[in-house]
Amino acid sequence: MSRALRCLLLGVALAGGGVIAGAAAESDPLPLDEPIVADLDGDGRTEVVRALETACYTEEGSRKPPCERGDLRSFYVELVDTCATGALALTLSREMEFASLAEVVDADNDGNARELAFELRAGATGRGVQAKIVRFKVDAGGCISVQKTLFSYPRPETIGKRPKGTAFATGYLNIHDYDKGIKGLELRTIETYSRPADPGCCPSFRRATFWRYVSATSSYKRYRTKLVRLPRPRPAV
Ligand SMILES: [Ca+2]
Ligand SMILES: [Ca+2]
Ligand SMILES: [Ca+2]
Repeated sequence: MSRALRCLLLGVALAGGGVIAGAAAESDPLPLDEPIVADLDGDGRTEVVRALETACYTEEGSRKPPCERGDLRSFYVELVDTCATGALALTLSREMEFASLAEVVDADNDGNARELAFELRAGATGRGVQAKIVRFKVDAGGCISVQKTLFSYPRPETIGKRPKGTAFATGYLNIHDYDKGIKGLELRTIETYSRPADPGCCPSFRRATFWRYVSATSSYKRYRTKLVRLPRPRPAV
């Protein structure tokens, strides 16, 4: 079951145009399979971003971590800093099951790639989603702390207007230089909306939205969005 689910989740990530496109082989590493080591607060010392595993799920059932490569697992995203007062661990996410994006980027366009972007998924079909872009600072005690969450998804202010009679189904976040005419990286969110009668495979609408960083407010502003109606699946014969 774990293999099938991992493949399914890979498919979900690919459907969202995730950064692992082209890396669909089961043996390929996924985001947060290995910790990320980077200086996120700019103090000259590195911190570690890792998946803090809470349970592993195999064909025989669940067991305690550490999980083996290929196991389905549940985890939090944790940031560990070995600072002056000892090791500090910050929890940056909810408990989720799969990372489809985790990278250190220059999200605030200041010339330093020190922001953490991640997208996590959960649920049997990978529809549960939590994505963030986080900027850090050094606190008074010399340890890392969150300076600001620059983008959080899905939130009322980051999901698009739902077509009448539909509910938000799921969404995906990517960060990339989508628009060469805008300095730095942009965000793209893709989300789908379902009517109550839609089969699980096939939502009725899809929206793509692009976001640019605005330094004056240290936040992202929506600059383009497009909603399309998706074709109905053909009934089986
Ligand atoms: Ca540091
Ligand atoms: Ca930066
Ligand atoms: Ca750009």
